[in-house]
Amino acid sequence: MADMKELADAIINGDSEKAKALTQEAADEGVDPETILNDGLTAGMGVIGKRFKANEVYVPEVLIAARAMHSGMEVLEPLLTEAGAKPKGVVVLGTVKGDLHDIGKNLVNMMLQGGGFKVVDVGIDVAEEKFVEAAKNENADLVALSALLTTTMPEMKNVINALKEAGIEAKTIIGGAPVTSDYAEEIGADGYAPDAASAVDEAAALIG
Ligand code: B1M
Repeated sequence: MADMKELADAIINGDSEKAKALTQEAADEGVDPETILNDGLTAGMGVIGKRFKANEVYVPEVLIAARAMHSGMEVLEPLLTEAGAKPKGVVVLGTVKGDLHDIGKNLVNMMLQGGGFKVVDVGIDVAEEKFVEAAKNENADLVALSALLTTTMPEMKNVINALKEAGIEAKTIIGGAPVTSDYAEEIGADGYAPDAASAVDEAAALIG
């Protein structure tokens, strides 16, 4: 009998093979795909997120857990689509123009996916026009901007202004090592997160 706690533990332990096998077992037994997602895969990533925030685990553990989550998602995604399950929201995520740093952004991506969001990753060195286009095309609920350089932080303001000018109603969230909540307020971002796990909480709060 499929055990969601065991599946969550497989994610926490970064055991990709077990995560995939348990997801398949649960699906074969007819467990609702959303239950597998919420009580198994996402629950496991949630624990990793909390531990990461508390500095109890570090980047490698998060990456390994995310890999296990992806193994489970390979099995689950077609079933979720079939069942018409809706993600919590659509997030367009990228590192702003002039900035090539993507390790933090990728962690934010994994955590958001782990938290049940659909993430459209537009990459690094992304110009404001591309954020606007992606937000429009994807009907985004949230545009998430990452910057690691003090010199590229002002690009975040340009993106936020461009979204407003294009009449896009998606909320915005910013983050990255040099970014602060004061800066978010200063440039009119709707939210700020200091780390990838907090980005999930903030995204949920913003999209409501
Ligand atoms: Co760069 N680099 N780098 N670099 N690099 C820094 C950021 C720097 C602090 C190093 C230093 O001087 N001490 C410094 C910036 C100084 C400043 O502006 N204040 C710096 C510099 C100067 C540069 C270059 C200019 C160097 C040069 O060429 N002279 C150059 C710029 C290139 C460019 O972008 N145009 C450059 C290049 C590079 C590499 C390509 C070599 C490489 C990037 C590889 C890659 O990303 N694929 C690199 C790296 C690796 C770093 C350091 C060492 C590590 C960054 C990292 O990945 N951290 C960094 C020094 C450091 O931080 N110790 C440094 C791990 C990652 C998990 O953390 O990205 O902070 P972080 O993400 C966190 C949070 O910030 C948050 O969540 C993540 C996980 O918790 N977060 C968000 C991030 N985005 C978020 C978005 C959110 C919410 C939270 O919502 C949307």
